[in-house]
Amino acid sequence: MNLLGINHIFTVPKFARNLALFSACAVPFMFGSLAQCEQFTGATYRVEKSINGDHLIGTFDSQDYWITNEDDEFAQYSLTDMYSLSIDVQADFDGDGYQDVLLNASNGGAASTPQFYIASHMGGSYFTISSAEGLFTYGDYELLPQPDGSTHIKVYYSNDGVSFHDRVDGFGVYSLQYGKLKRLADITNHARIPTFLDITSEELAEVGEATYEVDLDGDGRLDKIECRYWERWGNVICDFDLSKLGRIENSLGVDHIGVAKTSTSGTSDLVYNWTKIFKYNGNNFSEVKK
Ligand SMILES: [Ca+2]
Ligand SMILES: [Ca+2]
Repeated sequence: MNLLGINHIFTVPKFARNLALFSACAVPFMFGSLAQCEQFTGATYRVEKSINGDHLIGTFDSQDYWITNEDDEFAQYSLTDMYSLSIDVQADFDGDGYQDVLLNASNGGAASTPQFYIASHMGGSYFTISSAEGLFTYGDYELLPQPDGSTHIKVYYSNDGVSFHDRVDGFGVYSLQYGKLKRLADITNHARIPTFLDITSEELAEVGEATYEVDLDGDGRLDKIECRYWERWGNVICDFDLSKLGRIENSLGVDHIGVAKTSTSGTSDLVYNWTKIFKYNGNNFSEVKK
């Protein structure tokens, strides 16, 4: 049993491996840098650009490995011929001592939804890559460190497209287990900002165009909300013709527009996609970020 060489760390039993890791990490530990130490003992990842698309390369023990996903049933894309791969974070997600990588793939087009993947190192020359349901999304992610040393990944859903009218503002929580991403939670958002009028892409898909009358600018005279269906994305877009404030044109396509029960300086606030609040800013309605 060789506890001294880095090359042998992953071939010895766990208690000895920890000892070896400790000795290999002793110097960086003294300077308070655990991250340096983990990188030093684990695989590292990079994206290599080529004319046929990007390749994910994992390097361990000075050897490069091209990591692909031919057998992953959830993969929307074959990583052998992707146009666009980007590394989000390199970390040991399952806490097994081997460094893994969270990455994002898309086929490069403007309308191409990206998908999250994790490539995990299983020791030596073994790498595996996996995705899961719900990871085909424009949404962002957060890392959720767990008490056992593993890290879960929270990914916000977001999807849109032809005949897609439902809410998509939930999220999934995923853990890496033996090289496979498992969805631990699949959360639908049931919260919505209170409204007294609602317009949805679903109803506009039926009629194509519709005008709604309501007093938005608070002068006691009815204003017009002029809406049309945007088939390319399955969305509704509305312009506003206000008796006091004038015409406000708008190019934001959404699945839901509501007139909120709140107002700002006498003008009603708007709700987009159930939970985004837009307030009149003197020129138009703009989103108030939370
Ligand atoms: Ca790992
Ligand atoms: Ca009015």
